[in-house]
Amino acid sequence: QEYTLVKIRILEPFPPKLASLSGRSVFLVAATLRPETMFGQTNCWISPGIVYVAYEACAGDGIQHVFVSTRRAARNASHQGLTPRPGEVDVLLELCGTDLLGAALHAPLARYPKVYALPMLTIREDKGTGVVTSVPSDAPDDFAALRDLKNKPALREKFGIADHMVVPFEPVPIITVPDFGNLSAVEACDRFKVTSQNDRDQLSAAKDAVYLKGFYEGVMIVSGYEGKKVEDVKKDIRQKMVATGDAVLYWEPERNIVSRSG
Ligand code: ZZB
Repeated sequence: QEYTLVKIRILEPFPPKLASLSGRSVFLVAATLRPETMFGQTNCWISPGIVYVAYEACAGDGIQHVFVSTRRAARNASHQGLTPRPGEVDVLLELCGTDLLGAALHAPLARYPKVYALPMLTIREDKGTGVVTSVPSDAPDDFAALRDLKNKPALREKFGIADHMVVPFEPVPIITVPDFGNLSAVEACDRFKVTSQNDRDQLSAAKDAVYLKGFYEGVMIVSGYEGKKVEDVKKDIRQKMVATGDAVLYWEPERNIVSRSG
């Protein structure tokens, strides 16, 4: 499976646990199959229960950065030329998800200039990087989790998330999907009666309903790409992000493809 790793920059001042990295370019790297949806990012999801590592990375352009992902993903990345020495991961810091929550971020292509690292409880540790970028307009899981945080002050409090990190962020219309409109994930969550991010069966049905339809029948409404079909611009947008240094390519080994569908 070929993912796009989107480089989401952590803004200074860094969270206390990352203070030793101050002055460096540090990125949460989110694995996505939908690079054309990056215009709709509203936040980045981190699991409070997952352990992450910050490690030395080189993103093709020779410039040395720090990436943050699960250790498993860091190891995979090290075999794909994304660390200075092939197969080796120089771990700078080990972090709990909670150390990253509330961090201010810059997400490439996003309409919101500043977004935040927020908690998602359903992130899988064995898939991608454990960092998930949030596109609530087109991903039902993201819409459900963002709505949970908006509707439940107690949930925000539990994870030390301030109101201004959540309240101003609304799904951004970026793609129109026949029969689902401009905010396909919102419509799908409504149709499949998703009440929270824990409604796994409803969410799975909602995701199935919009995933393929969004890919094959979705039409961009983002300025610059208006009227173009998703399947015709996906590669182009990915290549542009790679060229500008906003993303790198990342493959997931075979084993995970099996567990993904199983
Ligand atoms: C942005 C995005 C926009 C995504 C969208 C989806 C959608 P799949 O096909 O099941 O493999 N993701 C990535 N890693 C994880 C993880 N560790 N745990 C939970 N979710 C993860 O799903 C791949 C998608 O699942 C990725 O693409 C990522 O979210 C999320 F409009 O990135 B996506 C209808 C889906 N739409």
